[in-house]
Amino acid sequence: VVCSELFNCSHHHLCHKMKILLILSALVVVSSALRARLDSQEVLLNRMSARLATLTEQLDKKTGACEESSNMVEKYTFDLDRKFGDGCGTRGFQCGGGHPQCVSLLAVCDGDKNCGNGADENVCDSPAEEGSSWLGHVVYDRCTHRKPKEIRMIINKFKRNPYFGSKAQAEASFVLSRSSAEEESKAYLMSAGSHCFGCRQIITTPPDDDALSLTCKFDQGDRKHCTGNIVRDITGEKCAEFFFKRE
Ligand SMILES: [Ca+2]
Repeated sequence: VVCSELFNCSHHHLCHKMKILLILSALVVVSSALRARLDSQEVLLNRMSARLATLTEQLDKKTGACEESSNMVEKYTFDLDRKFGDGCGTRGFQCGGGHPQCVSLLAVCDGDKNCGNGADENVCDSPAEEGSSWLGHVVYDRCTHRKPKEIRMIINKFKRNPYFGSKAQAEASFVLSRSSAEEESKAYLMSAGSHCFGCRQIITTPPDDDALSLTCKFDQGDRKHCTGNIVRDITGEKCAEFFFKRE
């Protein structure tokens, strides 16, 4: 009835044909709509995979660059050590003398002469004696939150280990002050640490909750000075320096 009304056809057979035509055209419309939709989805998918490919490529480049720069850091560290260091890296001790030789830091002060010239057993007397007091002045400071101008380091304990000669146990207290006049701006901190004979330095553990530790290296060729580095405990990056003089 609806069909007869729509197409104004009275003949039953004609109406049936019209019905089929109508259904077919409707199907064509639906399928082309579906096709169009699928096409647009495909375009979107293609676009997304292209984007993913670009991102992966960028990521690969960045990872590559990262590896490359870490290789370069290693190379520069090696070059620097060769030009300005003692050629033994961070884990070695340079025996010195006419025939340069590297021995492990662990072999320093262990009681056996490992260097041909015996130098590894001649550096076993630390200037950081128990009770000694050291005053450090800021050289630069990029990381401490207290921003002290002075750090006083007092060695409270210095104890040698009879079984492990290359390191001694050291305990230090620090007095941090922004200026020597302002008594109230002082901070007092305590730290445990060690003295590494082969590296000629005191290494303390972070006394505060900022994961910064202080090392003081006796690199001035005397027993009266040490170069104090504030180091980020996790990365080992130096971020402040204080120059210490024995009081
Ligand atoms: Ca030795």
